[in-house]
Amino acid sequence: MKGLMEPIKTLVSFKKGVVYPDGVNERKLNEMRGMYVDDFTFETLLSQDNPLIYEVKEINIPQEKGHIIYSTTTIYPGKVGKEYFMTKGHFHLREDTAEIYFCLEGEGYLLMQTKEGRASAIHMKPGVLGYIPPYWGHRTMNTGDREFVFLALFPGDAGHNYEIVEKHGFSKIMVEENGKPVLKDNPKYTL
Ligand code: M6P
Ligand code: ZN
Repeated sequence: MKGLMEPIKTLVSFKKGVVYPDGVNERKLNEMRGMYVDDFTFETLLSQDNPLIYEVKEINIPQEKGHIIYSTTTIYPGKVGKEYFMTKGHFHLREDTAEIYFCLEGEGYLLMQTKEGRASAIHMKPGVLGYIPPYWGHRTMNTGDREFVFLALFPGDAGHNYEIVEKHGFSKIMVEENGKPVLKDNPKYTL
């Protein structure tokens, strides 16, 4: 670590996440091409509108070993076809680093998977903390009808690796069937 950093205080609203973020990283539908199973519905939606899918409210913490980076993510309610709005998902560049997701508002799932394609999901609602062990890729989806908000904490030197997800996808998808979220095999998944 370089030098001594001064302690900081962050206000977090349960409903809205970080109150005064240093930065907001928005992901709209057009940045999610190829991620959803139904490409036709994706393109149809995109030709009408480019909705905000989720936003990450960030605090500037050095991206270095020893620090803990934290942010809140808000995923808006909605679906592409039957598939719920979700984050892009990633592995860590430093694969031996873990992460914590703590749900503040709404409802959703934390989907994790290994590089070999083994999947595991945790149902998230306020008060549920999901622990993502080292080596597991992670993606979240909003299965409720209002905003799904969670706090994330991870090591400063973890980094983001989106390549694996962009190339292979996740082995499972979360779709609505008879009004309920169901985890299914992703027909697009390639190992
Ligand atoms: C959480 C953390 C962030 C991540 C964000 C959105 O807040 O895991 O590191 O950036 O979710 O997920 P993604 O980067 O996969 O779009
Ligand atoms: Zn992560």
